[in-house]
Amino acid sequence: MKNFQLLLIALIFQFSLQAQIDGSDLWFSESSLNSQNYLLKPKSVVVSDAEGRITLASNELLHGLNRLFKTSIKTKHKVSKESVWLSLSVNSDIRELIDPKELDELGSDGFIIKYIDEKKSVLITGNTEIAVLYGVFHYLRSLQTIQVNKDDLNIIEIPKYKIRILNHWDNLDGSVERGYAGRSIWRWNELPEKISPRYHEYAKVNASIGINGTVLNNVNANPQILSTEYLQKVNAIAKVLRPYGIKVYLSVNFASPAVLGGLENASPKNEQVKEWWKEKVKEIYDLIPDFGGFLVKANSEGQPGPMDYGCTHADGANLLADALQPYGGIVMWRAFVYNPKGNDRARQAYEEFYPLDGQFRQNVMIQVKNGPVDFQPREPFSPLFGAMKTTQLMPELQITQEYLGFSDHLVYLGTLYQEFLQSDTYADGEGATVARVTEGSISNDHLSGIAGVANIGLDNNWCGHHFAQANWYVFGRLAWNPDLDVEMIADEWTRQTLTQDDKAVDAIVKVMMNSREATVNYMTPLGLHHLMGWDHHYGPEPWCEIEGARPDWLPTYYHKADSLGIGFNRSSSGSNAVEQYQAPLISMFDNVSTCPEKYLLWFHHVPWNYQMKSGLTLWNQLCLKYQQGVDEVRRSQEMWNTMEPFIDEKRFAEVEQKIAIQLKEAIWWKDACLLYFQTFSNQPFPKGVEKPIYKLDELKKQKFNLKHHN
Ligand code: GCW
Repeated sequence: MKNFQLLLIALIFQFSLQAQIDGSDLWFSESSLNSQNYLLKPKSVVVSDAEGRITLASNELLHGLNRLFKTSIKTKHKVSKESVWLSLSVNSDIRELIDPKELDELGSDGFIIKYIDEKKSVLITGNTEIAVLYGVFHYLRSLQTIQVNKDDLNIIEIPKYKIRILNHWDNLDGSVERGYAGRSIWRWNELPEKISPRYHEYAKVNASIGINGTVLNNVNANPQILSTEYLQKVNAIAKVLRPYGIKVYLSVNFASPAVLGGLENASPKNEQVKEWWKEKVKEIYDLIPDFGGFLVKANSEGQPGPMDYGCTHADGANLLADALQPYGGIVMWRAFVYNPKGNDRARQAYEEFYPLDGQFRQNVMIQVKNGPVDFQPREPFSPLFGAMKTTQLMPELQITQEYLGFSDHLVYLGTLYQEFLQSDTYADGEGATVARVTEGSISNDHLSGIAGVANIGLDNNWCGHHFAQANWYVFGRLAWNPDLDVEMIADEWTRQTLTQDDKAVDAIVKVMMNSREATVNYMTPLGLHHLMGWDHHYGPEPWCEIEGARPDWLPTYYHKADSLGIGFNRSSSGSNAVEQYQAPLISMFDNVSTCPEKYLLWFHHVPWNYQMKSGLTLWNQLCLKYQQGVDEVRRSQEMWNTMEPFIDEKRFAEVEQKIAIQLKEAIWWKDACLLYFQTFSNQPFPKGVEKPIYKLDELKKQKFNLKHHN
């Protein structure tokens, strides 16, 4: 009987462990330590703060330590040996131990983690509660990841971007535009009364990677978000996020004064409109004193904006900025605009925004997508980053995989983000990378920020694909410091999320690091872009022609394949989009022989028999690139199959299934694109390219059903 009971207990325990590991804990799920890296096995946590200001940080620390060391450490108030000591920097003890100048430089979010020999303890300090909290999360992360010796433990971390923000494209009806992880986490119909536990978890995991702001609703904004009823709901969320240092922002519809306020129009010239915004902003700050500000998509894809009234983006942004300024709020005005009548969509954001440089208020940032078109698997950086010198620009990255296989494909976006952030704009001579021009270290701007379009939903694992969590994670880490090595970040994420086994970590990280290039190769190699179905943005439809659709939504507009060759001529003999870059990039991109091959068909229409650097013809190279993409997915499948001993059952199986989908679809992309382009090149596939398994006419007939993918 006794044995039976024990067996039952063991089974229940086993079951509850199994049930826990489903990805819902994100990067808090792997609870073992890096074996070589016991920074200190603390006996206690010491909190020097009688006023309880760092209670949250100490609770997170205790919780984290007890989870990792599987003990139950307690809090003390007097520093004793072998403890982790938390203190705000105002504490006089700290001022004796650390140079006050160093403390000043930390600003509001920076922190220090230092081994204090005489106390045989690790000190975590900063100027604010949030800074101490960031320090706690960094320390916990270090226990599982980096290998440091406690004797030279002296970490000083100051974030580069001031605003590190997620943009949710979540609608008030609970749907998520371009969301592939279930419905919105914001349950508007239950708010403000009911607070979902997810809000709290969301706050914590975001704080753990340094994110300090969130825009709750879609940029295609419903004016209702500014109604008093919804502001109460927003306030309820803000209360949960506040202790973790996360400010709430809203996307606003420019026509709100008319649609919601009943005014005759929403013109920036209308005094009543100015008054309406002032009143609305006051109402918001009365409720939410630390409200962050507005994000605006105006005069883009049918959204209203100042140009409806003969005004400019600057007039529109300044109207809102003036209302927010007294409270310290900001405007993030998006530069994602394009005009169906233009001859090259890639030129248009620059054409509308560059002439306005210098006309925006101090509390306005222009939020610019990384590339000039739209979150493609690969684009050169948007030329606005090198051009607008007196306006604060804020990069917008996409975390949700709108054009990269949704949450079905394993694509680590760290390498995409890094390629973009480290691109040299030459705005200020050599070395003016996108990161440096936007983080404020060149121009010393008072504001700086970076936004990521969230990939979060109600799915158990938050992001649809377990590996998509890594994209949320890497966005946060790079927003803190865009110069961090993304391979190291992949390693960190894997150790905290999946396994501590060194060999397994190496194999997984290798696959992650190659995954984005693989996706570029099986979808859009050599600078191709926008080959997917025009509305769902999922599978390949390079042939897509839709009557009545905007030409600049259709793949044929972008690839321009014909019997002579393929690619969009943006050189000086074409749309001349190259002129929007700074020297020496203009001539480098303009000249087909100096243009980097990864951007070749972005900037040039190139003959099928053009000789590439490899000596192959363009056609053969293109075919082999598609094949390489498929081969790489196969390699990732082989790698994952060896991971079973290291990964819990559920996540192992779920990733296994997703990779099988990815492989099938990589082949689908390769076959569809190559069979279709072959009708122009009229050449056979070179040796090394697998025989297609699909037929072009069947692929063309197939109707893609987006519903299966949400
Ligand atoms: O990438 C496109 C998307 C739209 C999106 C738009 C934008 C929110 O297809 O769904 O709308 O960009 O960024 O505004």
